[in-house]
Amino acid sequence: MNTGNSKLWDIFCRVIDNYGDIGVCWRLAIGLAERGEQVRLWVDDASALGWMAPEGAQGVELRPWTQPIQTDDLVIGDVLIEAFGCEIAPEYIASYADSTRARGLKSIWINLEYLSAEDFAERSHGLPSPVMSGPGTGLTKHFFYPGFTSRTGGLLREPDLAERQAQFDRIVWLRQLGIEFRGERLVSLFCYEPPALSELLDQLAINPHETRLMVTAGRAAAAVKACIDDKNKSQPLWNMRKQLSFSYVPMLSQREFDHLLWACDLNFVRGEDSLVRALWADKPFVWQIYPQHDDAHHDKLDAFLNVMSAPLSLRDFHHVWNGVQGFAHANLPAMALPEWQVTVTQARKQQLQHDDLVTQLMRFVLKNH
Ligand code: TRH
Repeated sequence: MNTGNSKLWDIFCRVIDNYGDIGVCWRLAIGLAERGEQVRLWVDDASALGWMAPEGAQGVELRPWTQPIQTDDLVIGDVLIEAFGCEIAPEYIASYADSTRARGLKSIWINLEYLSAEDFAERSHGLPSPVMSGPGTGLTKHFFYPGFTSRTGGLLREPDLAERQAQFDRIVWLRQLGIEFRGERLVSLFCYEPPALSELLDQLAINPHETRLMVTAGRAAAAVKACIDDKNKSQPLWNMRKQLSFSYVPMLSQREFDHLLWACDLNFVRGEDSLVRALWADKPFVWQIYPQHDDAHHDKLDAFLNVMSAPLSLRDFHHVWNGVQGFAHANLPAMALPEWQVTVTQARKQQLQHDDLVTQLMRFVLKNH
């Protein structure tokens, strides 16, 4: 229990695959800590934090989510965050229930959901859900939906973001990566295995403007290398004029990942967290959505394009990039960067009018305490 004005937050995160779950939980943890809260982040696999946040953060304590959790001498937190339905360990819930009852407090158990622009986010945001079974019986969970409208929980955004952006110098930053900028167009690539990757490379290779593709480490780099190998075999002259060059970027910390997006003229991003970062970067971007089995992500993609008021050129490009039904065999349309720039600048401006997620979450907790 925490006796000061600040609260002790226990955030639980299970890493399924990729980096979005831990990426969002880490941003949330440091956002709370920067506002004076005490945070424990319980995670079953913290390995990605080694490169994502190598220096850790003051006020955030990383705890391994062991099975079972040793609760004997554990000071129980005031607020419980269950990230993305990760099912908090029953032994912890039992201790939390005992602790809140002993203190005569209401429980503050929040289920943090995935970001979506779909209507259900507004409908479900803030709803209570009484716990009917298990050690938490009698407690109430609340759903907290991030989102793009004032009736959702908002987006993660640090208070000093604009200041950091204003001080950023892309030439200096590129030099630190060993890149001497020559005025070429810079495009970042963070993706899974997009069906139209080969077409994108072709498009960039024949563009009159020289392009440097800044390829992120992991799946994107593997996909690009495989694609180049194939092309070199089947169409050896595809990049004959060397209009397209490649820089393979190492794993970056989250702060440095922002710098990559700020440095580029066009960003390809994936999942939810880098999507939000691309929006804040205020550069044209293309999103590869995390695929779901039943193609439910196609509706989610369209809902986001609606929020962006995306012009047809951006919609079509997204549909082909994501292999949406009906577009899977279509050619990758031309990129309309000036038009996409206007779109993202307007959407960003609109989103800046909403309170950020951490501010809203803290307000929600105070109200429901
Ligand atoms: O890695 P992702 O594809 O995450 C996905 C989605 O979030 C998906 O919804 C979820 O269900 C699945 O994970 C389990 O993309 P996302 O969400 O953009 O997260 C990537 C994180 O990695 C983000 O915080 C930025 C960070 N990152 C770095 O910090 N440095 C890097 O070099 C790179 C490439 C990424």
